[in-house]
Amino acid sequence: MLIKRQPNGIDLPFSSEITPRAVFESRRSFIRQIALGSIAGSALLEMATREAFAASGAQKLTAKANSSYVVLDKQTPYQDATTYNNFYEFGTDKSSPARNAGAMKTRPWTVSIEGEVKKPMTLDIDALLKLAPLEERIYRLRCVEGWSMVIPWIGYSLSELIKKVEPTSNAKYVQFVTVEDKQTMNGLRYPVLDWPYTEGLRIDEANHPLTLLTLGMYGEVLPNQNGAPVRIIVPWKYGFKSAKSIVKIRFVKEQPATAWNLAAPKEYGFYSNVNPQVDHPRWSQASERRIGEDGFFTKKRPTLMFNGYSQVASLYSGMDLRKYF
Ligand SMILES: Nc1nc2c(c(=O)[nH]1)N[C@H]1C(S)=C(S)[C@@H](COP(=O)(O)O)O[C@H]1N2
Ligand SMILES: [Mo]
Repeated sequence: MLIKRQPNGIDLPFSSEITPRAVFESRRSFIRQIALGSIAGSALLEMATREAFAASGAQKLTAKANSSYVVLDKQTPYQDATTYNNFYEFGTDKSSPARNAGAMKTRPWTVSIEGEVKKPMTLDIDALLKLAPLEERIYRLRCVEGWSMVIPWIGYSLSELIKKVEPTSNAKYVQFVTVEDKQTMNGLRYPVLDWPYTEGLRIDEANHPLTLLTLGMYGEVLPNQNGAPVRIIVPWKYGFKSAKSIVKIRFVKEQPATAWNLAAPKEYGFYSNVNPQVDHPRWSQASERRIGEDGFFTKKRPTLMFNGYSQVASLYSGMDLRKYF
């Protein structure tokens, strides 16, 4: 996302500061090979991705396709979905997460569920993997910056988890708090956002069956740069609502603070539903570019209301979506 407070003039750390030794050593040998000209430059990014995958111990995840949640658009190539990312904790360039996120340790990992619930609990990733049957769902994800992807995610409706913790009648909103690991996340040094990255939904949005507690993509566990080991995908909202690498889910009475809304409240509203009729103050939201498919010179494709997920419209009946952007 375009940021106002650019971390200008500050050098990023050397990768050796933030990378486990084995990964660093193997990278050094790659670099030596590149210097010798034995590896083509175009293969570089692909290797960075595989390296990140190896470090996270990528494992296959089997899931049954849920045909009610499959868009017919062409799927984004895996290579694009895992090398063009927003994950500011690892740097603000699209290529930074693929390069840097491999250092993040995703096991052991727990998610604590707290606040206005009758049964607060702390679940580890194995418990989350077993909580409900895993489904594959092919969703569009539209970034507020004007690009989109089509990704086969693996997970189950967040409502399955919400049922288990039994929210009280005071639970009007849900806040997602993500990991803040100073050891591996070099981006945390820069005050681009108020860390940790937080997001939130109204309880009925969180309970909508489309809202996916996400543990994998493309038949495997999530790559680190895509938000391992667990994230949320809210496909009718701009991509920044889909918080990565979640460690805490809080049920609260009042609308919670969210990172992008705190950073620029006039630009990023709490709701942030995809809406081609409501422009960002600095650019139009009427159209988008599909990553891996549309070139920079291709005519952009029209953006759809609620990103095409018209089944959520009833959540907002009677609301002025220009005011509640
Ligand atoms: N923790 C965290 N979650 C995040 C972000 C981030 O910077 N940090 N970026 C968001 C934005 S702006 C987008 S568009 C999506 C991108 O998800 P992807 O890289 O898997 O396509 O992640 C969202 N989740
Ligand atoms: Mo985004």
